[in-house]
Amino acid sequence: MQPWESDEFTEQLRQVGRQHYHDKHPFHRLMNEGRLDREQIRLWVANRFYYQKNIPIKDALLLARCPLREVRRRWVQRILDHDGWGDDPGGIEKWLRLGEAAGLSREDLATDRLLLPGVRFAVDAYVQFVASRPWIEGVASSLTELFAPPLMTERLAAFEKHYPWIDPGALAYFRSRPSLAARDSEHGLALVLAYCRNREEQERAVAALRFKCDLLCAQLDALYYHCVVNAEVGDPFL
Ligand code: AHQ
Repeated sequence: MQPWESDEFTEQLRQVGRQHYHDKHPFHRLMNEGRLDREQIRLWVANRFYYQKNIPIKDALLLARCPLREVRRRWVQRILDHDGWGDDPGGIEKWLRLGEAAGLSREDLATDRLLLPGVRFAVDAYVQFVASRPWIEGVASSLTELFAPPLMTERLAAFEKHYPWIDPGALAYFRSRPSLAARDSEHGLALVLAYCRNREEQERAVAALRFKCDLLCAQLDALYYHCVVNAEVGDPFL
């Protein structure tokens, strides 16, 4: 089959986001409508921390599989954005401060004390995907960030409005991330359009993005079940 032209390929990728990105997940709706209590917010922060601390590991695995210096020298910035660099404490440090503002200790986050099995499995599947697939499919899986800025902006407004018990100064991650997400997804899209040349590679990139959307939703499925379904049915295992 003929490869898609760039516009059609881009549309195929954007269609995945419109249909499957986690911005529409019921847990995000509860959060953005201010309907989560402090325990549920703390659980979300602790579980999202496991995703965040695995991002630089995933990006380092992608670097190790990419033979192109001109790609690596830009991709490496993602690791620095999360782990910090020079005077910049990095995104993971910002999440630790968010956790403290929400009433979680750094040890709670570092030891994964509140980590739900479904979140662990989804995040570990993301790391293993990037560790085992061609580097360009790892790039394609990161393109969920094409759809992230509006969600993060909505989330920041929701936290400021509905969760004032969290020091607004601890929301620094949500303030800083949208511009980085736009920068990173623009670079990632350019790479996917340039290096997925035949139809099979293009379809694998679309499948990689769908896989990533599904793993983002799987994390929220675990949180929704634990916070909402368990609470209603009175989980005998609690
Ligand atoms: O804070 C997020 C982040 O650092 C990243 C890295 C990127 C990747 O490499 O897969 N994806 C991602 C995302 C972050 N925040 C999520 C959110 O809901 O706030 C969205 C997520 C993404 O869209 O992939």
